[in-house]
Amino acid sequence: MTSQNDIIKALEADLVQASNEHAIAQVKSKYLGNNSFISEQLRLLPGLAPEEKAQKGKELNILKNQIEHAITEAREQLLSSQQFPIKDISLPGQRFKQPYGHMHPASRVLQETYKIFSDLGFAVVDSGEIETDWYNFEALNMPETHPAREMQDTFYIKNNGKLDVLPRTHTSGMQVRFMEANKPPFKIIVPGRVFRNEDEDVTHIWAFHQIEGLVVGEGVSMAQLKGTLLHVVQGILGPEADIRFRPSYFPYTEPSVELDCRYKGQWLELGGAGMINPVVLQNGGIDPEKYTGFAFGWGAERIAAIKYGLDDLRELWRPRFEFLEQFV
Ligand code: FA5
Repeated sequence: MTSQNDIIKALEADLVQASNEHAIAQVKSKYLGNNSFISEQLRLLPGLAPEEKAQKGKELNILKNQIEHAITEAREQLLSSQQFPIKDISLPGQRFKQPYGHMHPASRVLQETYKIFSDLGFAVVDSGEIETDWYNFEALNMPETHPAREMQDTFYIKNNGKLDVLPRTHTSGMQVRFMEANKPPFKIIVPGRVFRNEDEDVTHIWAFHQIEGLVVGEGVSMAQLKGTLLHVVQGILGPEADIRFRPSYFPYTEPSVELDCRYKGQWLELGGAGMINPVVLQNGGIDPEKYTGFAFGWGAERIAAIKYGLDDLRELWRPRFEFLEQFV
């Protein structure tokens, strides 16, 4: 006959295997349910002699209590391990959800832009934020008295009493620097921060990012400029986006155009562009009889604003988390 000890041992072994509530309920039914040993024995009690009945009844009650106690303990243990789950460090990692940070929307657009240009074979070139007057202006066909210098309000740095060093006003200063150090053909983009001494408003901030593009080779054309810009703008904003050129003036490109972009039915100014002025190619040591090139420079914040529907560029660089959190 089954002893009480055997039953308790079997019960403990079953409870060790029971890893969830459903399994514990099955164990309970096995040991306390209608078909269990206890229930069977309790049903036999009325047929026993009074003394035996009292003794057997007492033993069965003790056993029943032990079983109930063991099951209750097992359930409590299970619940507490669910509240404080033991970490299995061999499992693959999980992606953190909010609020663990994410990429800034302007950086995200910059990364996308690098990727699209890289896929077209452009190299991404690094540059410095402090530039000399020569590369920022003179080499780009803007001598000291040239009125075009007023197109960009400049912060100057006093250098030995002279104002010939400045926080660059645009990334175009890299055009002649790069030409001097490299032989055509080449196609590059130069992303970076630029600075202008101007009042801020919804579309203007004093420190912003530009992406300069420079392509020089034999037979480089205006049509290639437009095709490249359309491809990249559509890569960032989607196939429904469009671009247009408006005649413009920059001393370092001829002809020069303003680049506008249409997105969700609205035209917005994105940057300037044009065919590189032969004077600039010459300043960079490149033969303008043999080579032609195009250049463009657009505002990274402007395209981020277009993409994310921002009506105030200033929001982008304010430390306001409620604003940034919408771009998870
Ligand atoms: C230039 O800076 C030229 N260097 C662009 C260029 C490059 C023309 C190569 C030809 C060949 P502009 O000053 O228009 O141009 O600035 C270009 C773009 O920078 C603007 O269209 C705009 O998108 C962005 N931008 C200009 N000023 C600000 C500002 N204060 N805040 C935010 N974005 C600005």
